[in-house]
Amino acid sequence: MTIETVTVNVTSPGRNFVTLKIVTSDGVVGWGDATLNGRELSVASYLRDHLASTLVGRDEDRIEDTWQYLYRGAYWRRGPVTMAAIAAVDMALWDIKAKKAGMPLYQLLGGASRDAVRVYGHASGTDYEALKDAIAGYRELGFTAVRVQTGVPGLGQIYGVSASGPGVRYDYEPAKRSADGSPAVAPTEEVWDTRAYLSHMPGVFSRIREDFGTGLRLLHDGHHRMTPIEAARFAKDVEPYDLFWLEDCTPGEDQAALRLVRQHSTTPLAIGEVFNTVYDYQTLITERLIDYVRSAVTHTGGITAMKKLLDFAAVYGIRSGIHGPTDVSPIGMAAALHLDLAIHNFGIQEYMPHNERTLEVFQTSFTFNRGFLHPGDAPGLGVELDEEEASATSFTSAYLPVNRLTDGTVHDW
Ligand code: GCO
Ligand code: MG
Repeated sequence: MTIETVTVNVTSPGRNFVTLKIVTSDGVVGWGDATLNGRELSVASYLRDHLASTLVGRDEDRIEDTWQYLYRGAYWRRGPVTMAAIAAVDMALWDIKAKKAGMPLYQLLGGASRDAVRVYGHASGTDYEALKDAIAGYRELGFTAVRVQTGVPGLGQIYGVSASGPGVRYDYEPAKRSADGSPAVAPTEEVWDTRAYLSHMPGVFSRIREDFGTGLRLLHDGHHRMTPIEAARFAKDVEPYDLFWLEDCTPGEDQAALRLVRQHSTTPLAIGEVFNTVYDYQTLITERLIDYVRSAVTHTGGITAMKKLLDFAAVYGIRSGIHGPTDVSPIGMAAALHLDLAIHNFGIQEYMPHNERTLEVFQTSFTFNRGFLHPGDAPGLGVELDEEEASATSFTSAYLPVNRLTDGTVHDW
């Protein structure tokens, strides 16, 4: 059989998503996620204007060959737009293959290596009391791991902190439309001060350990904001609080920066949500400069590429921590969960539940139970898009914020 139609769906059920639909000549439907936060239309165009026609008529079973055809065949390699487009095709083809086999995808990846996938949730608060409430809420839901982000005295809205106040745990959405909900014409701007952050955060972890004990796994995201020596200091300062990981402590494109952090601290390091190929990790993995691979399946060339990346990491004792924010669609999330369940070197999975509107339109078969997710046993990825419902919403541009230091200098967000 062959690929008959390739369609790109750009809609906004709860937030913007780019979804690829591939249908085979015998009517099997495969879904892929190509959502790239704030740059959605570039990927949609790449798929529609450059890839769709080259896929029609190809054998849908030749997943590796199609991957290589799209990657090597473009001549221009890598980059988030290209790799998100390839990822969507790859996911859709795996979805089709597993549906044809009548199996959940994880069975084709070697079967389950564990009963379910440990996830971490996002706890945040503008101050410590709000953060404490949020952590307690996650514990009630059975979470054994939480990422903690909190406001820094003297700074306003910053990355990772829900502005809606305590108790509201699932509503953090950094990509902003205009205040009245209309399309954003430009990103909002935030103000950042690394000195204030470095002196505030260790005390927060100390209080969390006092209030919640040593059992809870604590994660934290530095969101690319520290210099190598600042990150080294931070990683060392928080060592007594036993972090599960410190994520993105320095900007990811400078792989050598983590050598310095490693020389000073045993705090485990995670990086990679802005990476898009295994080459971004070459130094990090072979020199064992990280402990967790943070790529999203959606942004790193799909299931085919992620499986290879994670197998490569396994050789060096490095584990997975697949990116799972709300800007990855439920299809991308399902792809992550099948990999998580199947690979041996699983670490943890990020889980930011999608809002109700999103989940009405993307019908998922994954289940949450007391801090663990399971991808479900529906054939394929286990997610179907309700196209009619989806088309009732239209793309509304939204951008991630831009960050500036207190003197106005543009800084990493
Ligand atoms: C995370 C990430 C996200 C990103 C977002 C950008 O660790 O989940 O840092 O919150 O900021 O995916 O689009
Ligand atoms: Mg992150």
